[in-house]
Amino acid sequence: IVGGSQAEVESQPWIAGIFQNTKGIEQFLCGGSLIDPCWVLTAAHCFLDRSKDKSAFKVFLGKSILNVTDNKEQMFMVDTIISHPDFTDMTGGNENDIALLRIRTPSGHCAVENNYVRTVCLPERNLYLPDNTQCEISGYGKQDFFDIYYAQRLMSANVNLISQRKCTREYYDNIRVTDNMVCAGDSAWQIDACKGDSGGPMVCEHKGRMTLYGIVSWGDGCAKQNKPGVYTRVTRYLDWIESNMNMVHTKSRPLPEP
Ligand code: 4AZ
Repeated sequence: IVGGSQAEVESQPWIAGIFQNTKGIEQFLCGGSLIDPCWVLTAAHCFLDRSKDKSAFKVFLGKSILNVTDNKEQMFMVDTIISHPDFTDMTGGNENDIALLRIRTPSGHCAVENNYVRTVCLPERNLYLPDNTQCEISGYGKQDFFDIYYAQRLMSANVNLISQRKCTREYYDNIRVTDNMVCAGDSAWQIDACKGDSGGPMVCEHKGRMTLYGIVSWGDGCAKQNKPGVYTRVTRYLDWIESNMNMVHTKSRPLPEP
């Protein structure tokens, strides 16, 4: 997060930190959001490396410090990765940048909710928040585009939703921002998501609930003038999310005896 401040994990209890094992080294990969005790919603572009199987990934919930494990954390293996089948990578415009991870502890359990770990609400089907609505982004990503290291602590910041029209016509050359995306930034171009925040949440308050409105997806640099952050528009994927969560449940549940 560029231009953010240190956040207590209690204020973002749905935040997930996804790590991958590369040649024996655990490396931070992406953020995510807990939408059900067994499911994390994240970005498909985090899982482009086809050489990695699901056993290479670990998911942490309740994490305050990136490289320090404490007793508030819960750690999980990934037993299913479902990337959107129509995800097009950066060369195809990053359309449908969404993925679901089913998580399990080594002993086979899902997340246990407490003050540090909690699910976030999904938006209502037709929720279309007005331009300039203030929303919140959070993550362990870089604090400047040119930084070498990720933030060592969980950071958060406020951004405002940007009109779809303005984002596509004025900021991103008419083609790249589709109806499946939503843009957000701040008026001084000082606040933005950055590398490592991908997959993480943009939450907006709606009817008194923190609602997952966007998934950190892409942008031209970080906190660059006239280049807002672009987020996967979660309302467009509610059917996909629901059907894929159900599919895995029914598949893994034994059929009742006739
Ligand atoms: C990235 O490289 C990335 N400013 C994530 C978010 C943004 C830019 C780049 C948005 O993962």
